[in-house]
Amino acid sequence: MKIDRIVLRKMVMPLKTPFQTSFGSINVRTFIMVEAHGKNDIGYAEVSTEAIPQYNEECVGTAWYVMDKFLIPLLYKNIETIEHPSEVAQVFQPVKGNLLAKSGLENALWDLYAKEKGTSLANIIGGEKKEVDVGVSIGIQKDIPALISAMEGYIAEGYQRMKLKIQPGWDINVVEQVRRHFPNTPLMVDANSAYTLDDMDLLKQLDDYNLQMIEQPLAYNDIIDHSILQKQLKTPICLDECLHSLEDVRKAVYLGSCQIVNIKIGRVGGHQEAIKIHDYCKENGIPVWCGGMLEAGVGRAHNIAIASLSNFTYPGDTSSSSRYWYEDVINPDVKITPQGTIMTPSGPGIGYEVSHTTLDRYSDFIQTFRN
Ligand code: OSB
Ligand code: MG
Repeated sequence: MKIDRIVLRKMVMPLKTPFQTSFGSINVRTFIMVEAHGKNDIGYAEVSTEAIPQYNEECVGTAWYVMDKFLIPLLYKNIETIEHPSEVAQVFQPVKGNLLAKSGLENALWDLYAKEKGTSLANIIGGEKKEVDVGVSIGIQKDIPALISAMEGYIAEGYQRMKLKIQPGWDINVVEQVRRHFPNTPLMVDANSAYTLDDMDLLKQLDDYNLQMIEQPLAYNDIIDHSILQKQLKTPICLDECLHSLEDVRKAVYLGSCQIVNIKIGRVGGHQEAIKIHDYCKENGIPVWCGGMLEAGVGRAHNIAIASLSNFTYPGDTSSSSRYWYEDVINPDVKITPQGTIMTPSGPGIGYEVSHTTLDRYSDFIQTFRN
């Protein structure tokens, strides 16, 4: 492949409403936009970090540093011999971890490659679905009436399942009242690592509410205790934070630590690893779905492409642009259909036009790396 330059932008975009999880609340999204400039096309991707390393170990500062000092130099050193974006992960292999940073560069090359071939990203990575099923992830609210009214709005828009963020003090009581209000709505919870095995009795009570799954109840880096917990629960556990690679997934499945896998392209280092996890889970009868990291439109478009692979069985977290942003960086916006799906774009690459006017408006800092 040929790259003339890579442009990194530190993006600062205000969210319409604050998003609160067990690890913190954010009202301004801080992340990195990657542009890979080829001969005639630009590949785009997001590094879904935050300003603070609170979801996992990476943040905007570390990702920027690792791209600047190590990943971009490695890419430039090897770019002439890279024929396909599936080879990028191998080129980054000398750098341990830093998967969100790696995924930003790798995914920008996938977009660029697809554009140069004149075909959609979904098509290049083996997507088959014309539309993908989506739900919505709802942060911790000020009280239960506020949550119920937010849910009514999302159900009216067509979202196919509701994911409630939970934490100690905002869990059983909330799920119970929500279930009373919405007896049949597909429902799941995500604890973002807020519990330990000391909470076993409480977590077992969640079995009474017909939840699709419980996402990442225990520590972000633990698959042993999740295996102990899963044996005590009827509800499937889905792992998010714990899984960074196909190897992690294989071990979690072997131990019985989860029955469902959340695939986030960034958390696993890029499309290549995401595809490998998808294929492994498909062969082994493990359903997967596509998680989200409050992405802007570019990241959202990458999520839609990966979610179009056949074993993405449960609705994903990729909601409409309008749920998050006053103004998204792509045209048109991502928009759900009344049936709660998003159409897989068929245009070249990510299939959405990126607005540089909007990018510039939300760019806090821009740096160009010439080859
Ligand atoms: O755990 O899935 C998560 C957002 C930021 C970090 C972690 C998570 C989330 C979400 C929101 O749940 C998903 C989205 O709407 O993009
Ligand atoms: Mg999660």
